Amino acid sequence: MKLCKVQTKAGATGVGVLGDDGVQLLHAAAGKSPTLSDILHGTDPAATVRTLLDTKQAAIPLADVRLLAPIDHQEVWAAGVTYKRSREARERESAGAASFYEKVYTAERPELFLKATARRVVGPDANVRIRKDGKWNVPEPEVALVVSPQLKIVGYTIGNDMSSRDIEGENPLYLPQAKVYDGACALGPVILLAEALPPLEQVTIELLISRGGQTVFDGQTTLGQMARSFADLVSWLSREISFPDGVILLTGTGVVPPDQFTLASGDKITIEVAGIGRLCNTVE
Ligand code: DO4
Ligand code: MG
Repeated sequence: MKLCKVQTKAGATGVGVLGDDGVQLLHAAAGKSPTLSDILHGTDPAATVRTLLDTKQAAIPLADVRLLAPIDHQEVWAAGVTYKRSREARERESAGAASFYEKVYTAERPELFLKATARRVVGPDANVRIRKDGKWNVPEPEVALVVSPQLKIVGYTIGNDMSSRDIEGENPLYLPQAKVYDGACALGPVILLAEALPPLEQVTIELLISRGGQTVFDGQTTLGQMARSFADLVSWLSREISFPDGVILLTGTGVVPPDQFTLASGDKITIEVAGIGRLCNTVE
C-alpha cells in the first residue's frame, strides 16, 4: 500500500492512497482529516488506512493533484558510507582524510548526520539545489526509512541526499555544509507501508540524470549491496536521542557518478526504487 500527501486543484492538502487509477483520498474521522503521522504512528497503519478509505468515491487522476513530500514534522537524518561504492568515491575525493572513510565503513558505529528539517525538504517534481560555492555536486539516491516515535520502521520512501563533493573532500569537518542547505533533500513520491518491501536483492535503486533531453548518467545498485541492516542503523540512531515526531532516515548511497561528473542547473534527476516508485526533481 502506497500512501501519499497531496494538494488538490482547490488547494486543499490531504492524505491518500496511490493506486493504478490515481489517488484515493482518505476521509476525515471524528471531524478531523488524518495526517500522515496519524496513520504512520498508530498501531496498525494499513488497517487504519483501510477504515478511512471510501472505495465508493472515484480516485482523483494523478494529473489533477500535486504530490507533496511525504513528511509532517519529522527530522530527516542520514547514514553515510554504507555501500562500498560510497567509501571508494569518498576516499578519492578526500586525499587527506581517506582512511576515515575506510574506518567508518568497517566500524561497528555507523556515520549518522542530521540532513534536514521537514520545512527544508522538497517533494516530487520540485527543484533541488546545488550550492553556489560548490564546484562538484552530485545527487545521492537513497532508500529512506520512515520510523515512528516508537522506533518502528513503518514505511519506506525515496530520498535524494544532494551533496557537494568538493566541500566534503576539502575537509570532512565541512560535511554539514556539503550536505545541509536549502533544496538539498528531496523525498517522495509515496510511502510504501513496511509490510510490502520485497527481498533486498530485488530492490534496485537506479539514478538517471538527463541534460537537454540526453542521458548523462545512468547507474544502479540494489539494497542487497548495503553493508548494514536497517535495524542496525535505526538502533544506532536512537541510542541517546528520541524522536517524538518520528524520523526519516536516509540509508546511504550505492550509486555515485564518475569523478568527472558534476550536476548543472536544469539537469533532471530521476531516482527509481523498485516497489516504491520514481522521484523526479530538477536542479534549480
Ligand atoms: O561520509 C559522508 C557522507 C556519505 C553519504 O552521504 C553516503 O554514503 O550516502
Ligand atoms: Mg548520502
